[in-house]
Order: sequence, then C-alpha cells, then structure tokens
Amino acid sequence: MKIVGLFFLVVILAAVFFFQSGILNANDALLIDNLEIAVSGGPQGTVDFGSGGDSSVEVNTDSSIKNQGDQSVKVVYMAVDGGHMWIARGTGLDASNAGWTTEVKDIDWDKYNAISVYVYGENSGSSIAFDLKDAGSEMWRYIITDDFDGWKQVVFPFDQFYARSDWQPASADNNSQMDFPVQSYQFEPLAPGKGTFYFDQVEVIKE
Ligand SMILES: [Ca+2]
Ligand SMILES: [Ca+2]
Repeated sequence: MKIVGLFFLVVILAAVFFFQSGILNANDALLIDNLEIAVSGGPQGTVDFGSGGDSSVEVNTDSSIKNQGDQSVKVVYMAVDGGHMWIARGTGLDASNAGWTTEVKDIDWDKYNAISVYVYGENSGSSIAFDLKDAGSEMWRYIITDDFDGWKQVVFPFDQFYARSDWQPASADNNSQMDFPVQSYQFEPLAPGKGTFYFDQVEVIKE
C-alpha cells in the first residue's frame, strides 16, 4: 500500500508541476483571429471600421510590430467628444469578409471564460473600449487604459463585461445576458484620445 500511496503522491506532484508550468494550460487557449489579412473597408471589407462626428480612424496592417505570424493590425485614431468609431471583426457585420480565422461555429464556448487580445500600447493614457456582440446582438463592453508600452496580453473575462447603456443595435435582445456564441468583437478608442495602437493574436482562453 505504501508503494501505491507513493505512486499517487508522485502523480499529484507531477500534475501540480505541469499545471503551474502552464503545460496543461496550453490546450486552454484557442487562437480565433490571427489578423493575417489584407485590410480593406466597405461592404466587401476584411475589417468593419469607420467613424462618425469629428472622430477619425485609419486601419492598416503592420509587419514590423507584430506578436504572432507576419503582422498585426494597426489603428491610428483621433477620438473627440460627440464622435464615435469602431474597428470590428467577426460575423454578422456590414463588412462581408471580416470573419475570424476560426469560424464562430467551430468554437466550443463552454470551454472558455475569457477572450484575450495582444495589444501594443504607447502609454498614451487613452481609454479604449473593447466590445463583444453576443448571439442576441447585444453589445457588451470592457474598457482598458493604454497605460503600457509595447505588447501586453489583455485578458477580458466574459463575466466582467457590462451591457452598453449608451448604445445598442436595433436588433439587440437586451436581455442582460451574454448569449453565446459571440458574433464579433470591436475596439472603440474613447474621447478625448489620440494615438496609435496595434492588436494581434485574439484567443479564447480558460483562466
Ligand atoms: Ca498576426
Ligand atoms: Ca443577450
């Protein structure tokens, strides 16, 4: 019996070691959008982006600043009071080619509790909203601050988003529940703000 006990102890210690070292966690991240795209806007676009009021936004790719693959997506923005903007990827958008690398239907959402994006900041102090549109077209928001330089993995736990009260699509179910599958994500730098950020390697993860 002592040998059996020792065996289980070794198994437990090994499991703790692998868990803490992240080896067992490696399967708990799924790359859903690698941003290896040629950026284009409009109805056939690969990115659904635009602005209103006096705000402005430019979206491009960048092959020198990247976290994964050959490139990231670069966003140059000026957000002013009364204006708005959006930079979105996913399904159900006006841009018909903006789908993620991994199709929404191929993601087992029950296995994950957060979405993770690598963001390249410039410590501008700007607030940047990150929204998810759920299966009922309800918009959920989480706001980050660009208070870091260079790449940072930003983790957005699903249960820390809140339903937007400033705006919802006409088709939103407004049931105050995040319904899966999520259809799309979008960034919105908030006013007042001006600067550049990059994003790459969008994943769903299990924390
Ligand atoms: Ca990439
Ligand atoms: Ca909902």
